[in-house]
Amino acid sequence: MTSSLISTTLSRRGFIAVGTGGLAALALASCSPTPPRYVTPTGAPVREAELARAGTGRVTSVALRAAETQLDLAGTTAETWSFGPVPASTIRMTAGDTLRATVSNDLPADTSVHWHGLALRNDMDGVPGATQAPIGAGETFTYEFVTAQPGTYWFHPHVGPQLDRGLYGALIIEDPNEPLSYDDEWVVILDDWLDGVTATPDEVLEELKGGMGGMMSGGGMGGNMMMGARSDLLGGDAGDVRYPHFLINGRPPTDPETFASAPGRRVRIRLINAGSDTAFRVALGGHRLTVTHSDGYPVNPVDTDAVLIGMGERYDVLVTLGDGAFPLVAMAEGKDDNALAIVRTGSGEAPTAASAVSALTGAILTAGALAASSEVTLSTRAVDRELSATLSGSMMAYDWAINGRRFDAANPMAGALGVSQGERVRLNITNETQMWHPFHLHGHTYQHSGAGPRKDTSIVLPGKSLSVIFDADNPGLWAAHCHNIYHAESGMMTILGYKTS
Ligand SMILES: [Cu+2]
Repeated sequence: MTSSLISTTLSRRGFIAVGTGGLAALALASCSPTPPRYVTPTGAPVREAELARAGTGRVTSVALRAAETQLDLAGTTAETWSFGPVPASTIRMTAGDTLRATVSNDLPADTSVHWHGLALRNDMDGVPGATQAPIGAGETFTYEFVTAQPGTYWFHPHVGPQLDRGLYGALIIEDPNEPLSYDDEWVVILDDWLDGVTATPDEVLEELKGGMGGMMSGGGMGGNMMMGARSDLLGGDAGDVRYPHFLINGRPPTDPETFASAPGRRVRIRLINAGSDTAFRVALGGHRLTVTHSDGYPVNPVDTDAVLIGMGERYDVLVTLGDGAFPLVAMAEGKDDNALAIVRTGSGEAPTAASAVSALTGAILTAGALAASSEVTLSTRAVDRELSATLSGSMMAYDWAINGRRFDAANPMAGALGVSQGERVRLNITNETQMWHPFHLHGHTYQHSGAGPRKDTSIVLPGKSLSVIFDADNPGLWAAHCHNIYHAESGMMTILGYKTS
């Protein structure tokens, strides 16, 4: 069983043996000259940052049991791994409350849970080898942290390509002073699915690591590698992997979920892309969407026909419903297939995935069209530190990297991006590859330069750069990586580390 790149070398025993100062010591031992020391996940600065979060003291307790299961995809049975249903039951709480999630691992492999998008205490971030030891088979681990910021978040493992199984769910942090008014609220999780149908994610990763060059010289078409997925919106190559199914809330278009409501009602839809290699273009037939949040943070509202959402991204939209039955379509960008749900407020034949949705070819919103709302716009301040993350690699060699370095499990802090607590940081993400990448930074919600939106995951198009700004206010060791899980597991990952003074 393939384990995470980090955890393969830092075994549970090894992690415990090097102790809480382990990674810093490791970095010192293996780098030269004079490498920086970093705040450790269990260090005093992490504890102090957690104490500074204004908690209500209320605790939401959940139990997550990761286990082998079967998913029924409209008659096709997929053997997979999940936390019960796919997606997992939504975790819902109020900002300021503490989440206490006990994860029991009944899988035949190590696992972990990462709370995507949250600025939480570093030792609860769920990245084996960086922030914790992996949760071994048969073991349990309790995550406990204050949820400071309201918004639409989600959770998934950070071990190997487990993201591409059924181990995911939504984490909704309600705002105790919610400024929006709406009648209904729906969580819509998009996913590309192959596990237990055409291959396991581990098999796909092995196939992809051979590279397209290897596949060609080997003389056979890899069954799971996809060529010719093209999207102008994504600047060309749309993805690497062929998926037999595209799902909304765990269901294929032939057995879609139906959201029942009534004409004139105003609905908040929380869109989450839990896919591993697929961006989706989302529209609701016959309706315009008003985008209100990007990655959990409010934006100045923008009306659009459709939104483009990369892996790991979230958008909240408001929509006022018409009368009838409407297709909520998530087009798999560049892959000539769709995910589907039905919105029903009246009579009429249920639309199918083939239903024409003109909105899909109308105005399509991307993050560049958004601006953070004033209450979450970063203060005006000089930048103290400028960092670069240059993305390189190719599908041919499958040698994805950041700053010329493929992430090395044996030496996770090599090439780390260093910051000091309290700094205003500019991070310049430059994509030197011929493919788009959804870049994700853990533990922070940066702002796109030029008064753009607050985000934690951003599409960076081929040949383009994206500059983002954040305040280094959450000490620890934070993964920064492509959210195409196959790219991340092939080396497109690094660590943002807070230096000790
Ligand atoms: Cu990538």
